[in-house]
Formats: sequence, C-alpha cells, structure tokens
Amino acid sequence: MDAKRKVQALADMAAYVARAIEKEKGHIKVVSHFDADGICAGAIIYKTLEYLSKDFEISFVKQLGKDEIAELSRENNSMLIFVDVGSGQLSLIKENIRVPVAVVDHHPPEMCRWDKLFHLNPHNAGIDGATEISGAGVAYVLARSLSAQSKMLIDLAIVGAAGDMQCPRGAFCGVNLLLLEDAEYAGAIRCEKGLKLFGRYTRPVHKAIEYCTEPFIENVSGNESGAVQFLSEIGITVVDKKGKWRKLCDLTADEEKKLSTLLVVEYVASGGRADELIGTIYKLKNDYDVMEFSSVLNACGRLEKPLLGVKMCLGTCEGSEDVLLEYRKKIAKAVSSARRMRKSFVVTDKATYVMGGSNIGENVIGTVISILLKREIKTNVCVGFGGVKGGKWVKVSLRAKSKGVDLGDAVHKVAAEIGCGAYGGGHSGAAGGRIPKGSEMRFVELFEKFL
Ligand SMILES: [Mn+2]
Repeated sequence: MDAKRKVQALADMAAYVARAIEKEKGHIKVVSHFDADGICAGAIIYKTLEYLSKDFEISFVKQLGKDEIAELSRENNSMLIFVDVGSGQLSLIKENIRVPVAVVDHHPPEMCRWDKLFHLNPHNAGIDGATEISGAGVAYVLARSLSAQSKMLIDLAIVGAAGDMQCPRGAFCGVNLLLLEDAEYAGAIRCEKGLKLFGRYTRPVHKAIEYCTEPFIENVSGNESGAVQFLSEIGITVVDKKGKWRKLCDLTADEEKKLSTLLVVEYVASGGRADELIGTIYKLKNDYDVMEFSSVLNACGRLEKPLLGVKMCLGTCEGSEDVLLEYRKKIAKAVSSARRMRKSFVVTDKATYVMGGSNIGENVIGTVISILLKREIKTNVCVGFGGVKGGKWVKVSLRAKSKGVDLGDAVHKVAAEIGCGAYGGGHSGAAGGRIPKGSEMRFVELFEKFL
C-alpha cells in the first residue's frame, strides 16, 4: 500500500472512533501521556472537544499501569479517551473500565477487542507508529474527523513527532512528511536551512551561543561576555543599528556562514556530526523551531506542569524560557549526583546499570542516562533505575548507543517475568518501565540474558 492509501485507511478508522465521541453526551475524561508528544496530542484533543462544546476534562499520566487504570475505574466518567497511551494496555483497560473507551495511540497495539472499545492505531492501518506518525499525529487525524476547525492544530502534529524523535537527522518520513507538507502549505510551519541552534528566532545571537553546550566552546559556552567577544572577533555585531539585540535569524547569509563554519569545526572535533548542527529548521508561528518547542513541552511535562504545556500549545508561550532554565538546572543537578554515585553502578560486558535510588527521580533518569551514555559510559547499553514517589515502585529507563538488541521487547519480557505488576515497553533504542522496589538486581540478572 502506498502512503496515501494507508492514510486513507487510518482516516476511515478515525471516522469510526469520531462517531462514538460525537455521540457522547456525558462527561468525557481525556488521559494523555506527559511527554512532549502526549502534551501536543492532548492539546489537539482538548481544543477539538472545545470546538464540539463537549463536557470534558484532561489529565496526564507518566505511564498507564494497573494503579492508574484502577483509579480511573473508580471515577464517574461517561467516556474515556486515552491519547498517546493505551494501545499496549488494552487487556488491562478491558478488565477494569466499563464505560466506552477511545484509544488514540501510536505504540504497538495489543490484540484485544470488546464492544465498547474504539481504537485508532496506525499499526492497524499498516503504518509504522515508531517512525511515520506520532501520538499527536494520530490525535490530529481523529481531530480532523471531528471538526474542520482542527485543521489549525496541524503544527502540533509535527511538534509531537519531533518530540518522539521521529525526525532522525532532521528529516520526517511517512505520514509525518505528508502532515509537514500540509502544515507548510497552510502556513503553519516554515522550513529553512541554517544553523540549528536553539533560540534562532527567540534569543539574542550571543545568548544562543552562550547556551549552546554541544559543541562546547571553551570561554564561550556558559560565558556571556566570552560569547560577545567571540562574535565580535569574527566581525559579527551583537546589536543592530537601532541598538536592538540581533538574533541568529537576523544575521546576513555571509555572517551565518562564517559562524556555522567555526561552530561545525568545534562540533566535529568534539565527536559530533555536521548535519546535527546545520540543516532544516522548521519554524512555528510562535517563533519557535519545532525541535526547540518540543523541548519546551518536554520540560513542562518533566517539571510536572503538563497543563502549562497545553496552554503553550494553544496560546502564548509566556514562561517558556523560565521552564527551560528550571529544567536545565534539574538535569544538571541529577547528572552530577549520578557522577558522585559512580561506584555503585553495576557494570557488565554489555551494559551499565545506574542505581539512581531516591537521588534521581523517575522524571529525569532517562535523560541522565542518555547524557552519561553519550559522554562517559563505555558499554552499548545503559539501564537506569530512578525513584518513584510513594516508594512502591522503581522506574527503569533503557538506552542503547547502537542497534542490535530491541530494548522495548527485552524490558517487556523481563517485566513479565518479574511479575507483581511490573511492566515495560518502548522502542529498540529507548525503552522504559516500572518494577517493584527491591527487584532491581533481579531485573539486572534477567535482562543480562537478553543481551
Ligand atoms: Mn508518543
């Protein structure tokens, strides 16, 4: 099937799910995932239900497990809509939820059906939900089926895909590419080539360079006056004729080229690839680059402010710089506490296990191990255990440098073997799950067999 036919198949399923939602007159509860994709998907559904004047509320979960579903089953809702979560938990939902349920997700689906399930998942239309469409993309397809007004939410479908890392080397594919073309045509996104520094349209150029730590430039990264000096040495003034700060997008083509050349040299020398620094920039109407805006939303979720993220998706970006700053500090703190605990890491031939304990929370453990894996961990796979509030559970995060082992599949099977409510899943390079506190070493033992 070609891409457009698959999209038609997805749209047909969306129409079926949409009819069930349209019919619903009672209170609808929307449950979405707290990452950038889930926030975009949630915002799309939120706005669309508002267009339809539905009685609804939205909430966000870090994961959808037994506890979360049990809690939902005790609430008084007429309908549940799961967004960016749910396809992998169908049997749990079936067991516990009596009211009609719409599941709008892009994760690999469990094979399970019942009469009150309205399921929208790209895998069921022959579309790969890992690379070709995000949760926000699927939510957008449903939203279009519910209301023509939802067309204006198309940019969020792309932000969600970027948040889920569905644009390796800056390129989208599959349905994402079709959505991007639509978004460009509608004027919701503008594509241009250039330096992919955060703050291209939003920060003074010297600030963009100062905040840039990849590449890390001695005396410039993290050093404001150093950044100003660096620019003036290569003949780039930081203020314009009117005395206003110049942004990266204000530079002339020659100036940007000169700056790119120097930064790329530094970047390649520090082990990076040039195409990570120079390439297509997808500019949103709120003046953010798609990638950059998705990181703002990610920070909102990790700081437990997903509703602020929804607000930023649907309105003004006020407070976005504060959110990024707060999140940067949180990550820096967690990375240094992980480094202090180095001696407690379990290291085998194939993997390094970071025992975060209560020092590294579940919201940051994944990012912390990604950073450690890039900078100092020698094994191909890194597994992190992070603290979960309440003390009953431990969050497991898995990352791999290169392919070879399907982490999502491995964590799923290991969790099943541990039992007691443990669960896990994800993609081949990045996965996660939850296990009961105290079963960390059992996890290590079982997981090693998969490597
Ligand atoms: Mn997603």
